Amino acid sequence: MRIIPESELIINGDGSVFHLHIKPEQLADKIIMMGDPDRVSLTASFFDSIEVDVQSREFHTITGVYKGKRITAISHGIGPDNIDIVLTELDALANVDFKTREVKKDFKQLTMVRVGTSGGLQPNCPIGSYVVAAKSIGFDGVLNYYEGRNGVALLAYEEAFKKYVDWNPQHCAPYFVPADEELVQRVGHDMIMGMTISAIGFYGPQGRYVRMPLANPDLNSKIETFEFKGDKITNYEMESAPLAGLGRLMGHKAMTVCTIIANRLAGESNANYKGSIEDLIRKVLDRI
Ligand code: R1P
Repeated sequence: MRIIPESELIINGDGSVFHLHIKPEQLADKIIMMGDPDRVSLTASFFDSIEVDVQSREFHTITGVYKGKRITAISHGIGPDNIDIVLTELDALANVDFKTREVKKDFKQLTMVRVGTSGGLQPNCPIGSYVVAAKSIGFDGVLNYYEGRNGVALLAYEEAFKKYVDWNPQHCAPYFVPADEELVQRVGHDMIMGMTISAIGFYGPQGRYVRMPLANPDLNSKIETFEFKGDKITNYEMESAPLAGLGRLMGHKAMTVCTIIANRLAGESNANYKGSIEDLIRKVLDRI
């Protein structure tokens, strides 16, 4: 059995995992994830009891009980690169013996739902709507670093997309991945089923022109008109693809649902989305 070297999986002196700073026994099997550490406190305000509350960098974790279910709420910060850290450490907390540094014999499956905010790209995704990332498109490249990437990716979508938008070879190779189908139906059955892009940045990488001109200024208009097997791209955010992809590779159930706070087509945004995110968090807590 392989012993994972200390350099590959760093365990802190108190027995907690390197970045998240939580210990294996502090993690629930049901996990609700969000970018903003303050949203974790908001989520935990709905819990009946709280067992652990730990903050380290942008990673805020609270484990507690909601209507009889033990749930961990955790923030992952902004960006797909953080998902590599969060998923790897959550999986290690569940499936690595921190004393022997060996992978445990019995696999423990985690259920992870990310609740995010997002910009809509289609007229049927207005501000205030809830869009499930039934499929995600990673513009970030994280999944491409893992063996087995092709086994979980929708390769025909990738080829069709690259051809249609004339993909810039200087960008990371895009990957298309489905979220966990059962989880998507359970949590998002009454929401918009979308195909969500995880961008590698907020401004240029999502086609926003503030002061610096873009390398591919017409990319968003091509993205908006791309269609394959009846699917159109619905929205932009920054984490759903590595979450769905790594979740699938690791054997966990994972998905993202976002409340739309901007419509890129109409050029509109709503910075006052607290009520809508709160309602979505409650729905996810009830359904996870
Ligand atoms: C950018 O403002 C952030 O908001 C969206 C994006 O994915 C990115 O993380 O999600 P969150 O609301 O979860 O942070």
